Amino acid sequence: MSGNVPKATTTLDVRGLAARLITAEDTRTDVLPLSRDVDLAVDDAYLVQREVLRAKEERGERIIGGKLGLTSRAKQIDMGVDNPLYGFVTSGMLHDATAPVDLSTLIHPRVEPEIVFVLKEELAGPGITPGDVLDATASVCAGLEIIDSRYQAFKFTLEDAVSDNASSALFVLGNEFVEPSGDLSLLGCLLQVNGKQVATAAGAAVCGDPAQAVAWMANAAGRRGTALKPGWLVLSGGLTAAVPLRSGDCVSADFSRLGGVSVRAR
Ligand code: OOG
Ligand code: MG
Repeated sequence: MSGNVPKATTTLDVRGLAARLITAEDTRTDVLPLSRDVDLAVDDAYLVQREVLRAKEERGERIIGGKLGLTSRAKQIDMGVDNPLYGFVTSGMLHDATAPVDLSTLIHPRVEPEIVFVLKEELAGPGITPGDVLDATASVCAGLEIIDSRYQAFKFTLEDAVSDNASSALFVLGNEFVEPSGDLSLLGCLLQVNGKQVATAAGAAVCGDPAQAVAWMANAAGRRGTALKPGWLVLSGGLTAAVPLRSGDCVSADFSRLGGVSVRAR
């Protein structure tokens, strides 16, 4: 290629975009959506996400699983984005449910109940079905994800949210790990904040069946060359709209068959 070609105007600055999000997270300062000044395609956004995750790995965090986002209508309507997306969870995101979340480490956290899969076999898409997901699953458990967008007012496009690793921050798991027998779409979920019921849902809220949601990620990530690994956790997506996490709050989710999980904030 000729040395005269101006690279900066033709090449997406994946590292620079990722650096904006990493700095926002490190300094707990929200930023404008990347889409405000860059024309990002979904595939570009997944490259930015990979760079954000690479920075976490450089700091010693390990990828321990995947996470689905915007898999329920409740979440899509709440966020104004009509498509699911995926990201990855790291060792630094798994929070001990018995310890309160320190809100000073986050920007504007919200909490959402999720059904979490523990994989025993690899899922390498495309072509993965919900049946394949259940066959590859050791157990499922109750989870609460604490999401935290790096964007101002939690407002973003699909491409922005993909770049931001699907608003990942922390998550907690319940204590009961159950074999995935029966229909996970029928699992009931009750979400409470400080003992008050705020939302209810069934497993079917995510893609009609949480196993279908995991299959979607296996296939979408598979097309980009990434398989879901044995031992990984996969968060199948918020079943309800997320609720803000404020100082002193206790948010809990109770599931049929999976038991309960709760998180406190200070
Ligand atoms: C985007 C990602 C959401 C889920 O489960 O839907 C997510 C967001 O709502 O900030 O983790
Ligand atoms: Mg989530």
